[in-house]
Amino acid sequence: MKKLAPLLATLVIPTAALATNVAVVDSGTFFAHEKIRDHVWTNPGEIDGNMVDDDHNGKVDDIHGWNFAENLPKVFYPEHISDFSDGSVFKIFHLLAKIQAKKVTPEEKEWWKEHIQNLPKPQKDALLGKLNYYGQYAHSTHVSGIIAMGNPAAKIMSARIFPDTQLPASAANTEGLIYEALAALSNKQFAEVAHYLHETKMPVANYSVGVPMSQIAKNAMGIMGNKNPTPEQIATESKRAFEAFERQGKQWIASAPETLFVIAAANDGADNAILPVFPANIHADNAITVAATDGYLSLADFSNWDTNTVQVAAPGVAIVSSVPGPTATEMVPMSGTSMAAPFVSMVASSLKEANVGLTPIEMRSILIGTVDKKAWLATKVSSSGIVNKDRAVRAATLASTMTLDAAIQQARTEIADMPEVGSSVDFNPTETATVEPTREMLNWAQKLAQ
Ligand SMILES: [Ca+2]
Ligand SMILES: [Ca+2]
Repeated sequence: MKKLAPLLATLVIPTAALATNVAVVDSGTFFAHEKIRDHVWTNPGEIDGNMVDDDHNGKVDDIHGWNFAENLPKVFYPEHISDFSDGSVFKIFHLLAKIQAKKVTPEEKEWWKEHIQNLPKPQKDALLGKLNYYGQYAHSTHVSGIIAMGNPAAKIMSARIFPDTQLPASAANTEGLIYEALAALSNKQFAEVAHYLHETKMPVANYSVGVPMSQIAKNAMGIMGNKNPTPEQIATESKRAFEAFERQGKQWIASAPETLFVIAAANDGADNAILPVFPANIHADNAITVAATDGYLSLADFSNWDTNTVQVAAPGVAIVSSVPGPTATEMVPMSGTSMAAPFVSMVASSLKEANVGLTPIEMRSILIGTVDKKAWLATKVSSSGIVNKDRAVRAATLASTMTLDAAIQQARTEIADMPEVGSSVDFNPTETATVEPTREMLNWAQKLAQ
């Protein structure tokens, strides 16, 4: 009987290990991390490191994705990890997450005051610069970890769209760098990414990135001499700016019809109907936009919303996931719609695993049709609900033997809503909220996770 064991194992594994590919369009994923290393998409037509474009797609050695910002196969720069090896960044991220989850202790509040809030301005600026920089550096790895940990069959492709930058001297510099990088995200580059998604037949692509049109509008009005525009002027100009982006955005999303685009709603705590965000505000049959919730209790303070262009919500407060670090095992909590979108990408990839025949439009219908409906989301997202993984996967399975509508209805009767609890994080569960975070602390925390 002993001899049969390995054979049984090989018989069992293939049925459970159907790979589902997800593209993470972001700042470049650290594939060596222990939570991600077994979840790396590999281009089947490419031989690594031979300096030859084996699959003739115009990209030499695009083995695990592509760096679209610099036109290189290298999607991640591990040489910068040593800038963060002292661990201070990780400690501060943990504290920021506790602040956002409203689980910070009086002692921690004191520590924050002493070590951060009361720092002289140049040192505070330098520290915030480092944190902002790390937030961007780690972003794609954090997003990828959410997908890899949530769906054991997921394989991640990294499409890097931000260029490599040096550690900046101050927070103001990082903001400048981030906006420069966002402004450089031309539709041409987005179109190249979409072409690659189509070529590689990616069923799901995660976009935890966005350009707030209000920023572009304010810059444009500033150049035109209007340094203090009214909110109405900003809204009007933002909509005008969005129209130009929208035409091209619809084109590149339509150019990858086999891909479901999962897009973060953005983190301004604002209504996207008034101040549009790109690409979150693009309407397409194969795109879905995601707001963030604090667990299953409320819309996150920072989350954008819009019952027209934001379809679903997902947990996005204090989400613990993988980040680059010296031991390739570091985990850090981050908050943002950037963390809510990959939850939905993870569920979408699980739908594909349950029923490989589903189209992006069908996946989108299932995600929307199987949400946990919440009264407090009725004026925030079009489905009024939070994506429910088990119910969505059940509907995907049922859809192979019945109509999509019937499958969704049956899954709704079979699978209960998730328990109504707040952000479930690993922090000491006996600690309760005794200190209200200041607005300034929240602003920093939000910026870090954008
Ligand atoms: Ca190639
Ligand atoms: Ca090659």
